[in-house]
Amino acid sequence: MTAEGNVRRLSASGAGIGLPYDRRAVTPGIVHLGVGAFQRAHLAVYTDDTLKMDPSWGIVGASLRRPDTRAALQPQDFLYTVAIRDGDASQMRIVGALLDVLDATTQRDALLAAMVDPRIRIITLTVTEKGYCHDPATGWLDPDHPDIRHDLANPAAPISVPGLLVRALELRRARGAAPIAILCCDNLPANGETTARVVTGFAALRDSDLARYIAVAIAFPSTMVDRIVPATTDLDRLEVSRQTGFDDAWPVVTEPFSQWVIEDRFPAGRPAWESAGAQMVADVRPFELMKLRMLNGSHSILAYLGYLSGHAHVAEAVANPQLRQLIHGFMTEEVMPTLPPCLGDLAAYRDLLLQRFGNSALKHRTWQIAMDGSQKLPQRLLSTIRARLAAGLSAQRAILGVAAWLRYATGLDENGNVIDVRDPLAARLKTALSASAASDALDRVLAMHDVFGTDLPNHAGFRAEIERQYISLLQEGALATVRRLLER
Ligand code: CS2
Repeated sequence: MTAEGNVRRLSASGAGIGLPYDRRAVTPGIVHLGVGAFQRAHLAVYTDDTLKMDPSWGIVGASLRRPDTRAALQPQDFLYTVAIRDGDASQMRIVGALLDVLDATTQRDALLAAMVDPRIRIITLTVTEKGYCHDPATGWLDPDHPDIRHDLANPAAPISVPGLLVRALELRRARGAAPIAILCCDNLPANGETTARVVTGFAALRDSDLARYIAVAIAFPSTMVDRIVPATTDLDRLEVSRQTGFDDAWPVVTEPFSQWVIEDRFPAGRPAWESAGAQMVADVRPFELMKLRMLNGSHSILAYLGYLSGHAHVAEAVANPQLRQLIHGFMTEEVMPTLPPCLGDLAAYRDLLLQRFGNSALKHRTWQIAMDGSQKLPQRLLSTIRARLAAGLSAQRAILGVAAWLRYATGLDENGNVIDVRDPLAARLKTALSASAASDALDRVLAMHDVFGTDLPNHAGFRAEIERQYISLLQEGALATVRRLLER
């Protein structure tokens, strides 16, 4: 560590980087779509840990919508710092697994060339839920999505994730390149199958032979990924440079915990991720259900109720005794009974989650998690609600989470201030919710079958409960509604 005032830009030629391998020997083996904070603190770190054993698994990243990732990382040779924080403790490491970041908005052909490179054996994805251009209620490709329409009309110049993947696979097949794995690392249910469905679905709209080739030759393993990685702030940048002595334009800040469960199906091989702590399994589904329903479900409830009750960060929201009790009850009473017994000690998993949410060193904004609710809630909350209702059980806390999302999506907070609602369906939601009577607003919003399916809107118990919660949120506010539910 150098003294303050002696800060130099992170660079591959600089001393003191401390990589345990010779970076000049690292060659690309993976293309990653969606280089963001999460991927750089998660799968790039696991991969970095394997490069000493086999340097042929370097990562070529691409950002699909943001030129700023490449702009920040290129001057520092795509090196960056991972700051691991827990309360007052912090630890830093520099990651060298990322060899390049392409900006797909201006370098699409270079990106396609990278995806077609015979050295590439895996394409990994963190493009967020909405990147799959699918209908979140059914998991099928939405053929009317504007990006899909664009790519059907311009198959050689794709902008969507399914379009890019299908084009790359088409070119690979034409060149006789070996079949690869496409590894989805987003928080989607059955994420491998869902990715396979949208990719082959898109290919089928173009060419049925190509769709068959993809279905037969390409592997789409499922994964469960977990690490809390809030967006990096300017204060993080300052603190990292103070602590490492390097100026880093885009470090990532995360927690000590990290988990990666991977279905082991890689036709052209893979890095020895298990040596870095990943769990290679035959069936990811139980892990994925646990994580989506327990962690992400709780996160979304805390995000909406926390935001509405004036908490900017998760750690503050979960420190509120009522919200904490609600989340504890949500996991214990509502989610845990829906999960398969093979998962073991779920109470310990729950307690660890509450502890992780309480990590005050992570400035994880409730607003950040609140984004894209229409894409997230089906797997985070609606799936728990369905499982409970099918068993004839109540799901009040999960339903309150959904009602809080709708309350948030009205776009005005409890003091009448505007909420910056980010969601691909924000405009439709807002229009539906603008009906003057709450009951009409709910009729209109529940008619969004791409989110709610057709079963929940027709379930009388669900309909009555969500209306009760939604009206209470509007009339009495978030904390009073939570208090009332806890007293029931
Ligand atoms: C969060 C997730 O932003 C969100 O919606 O719930 O990003 C969460 O932090 C990760 O899934 C944790 O693994």
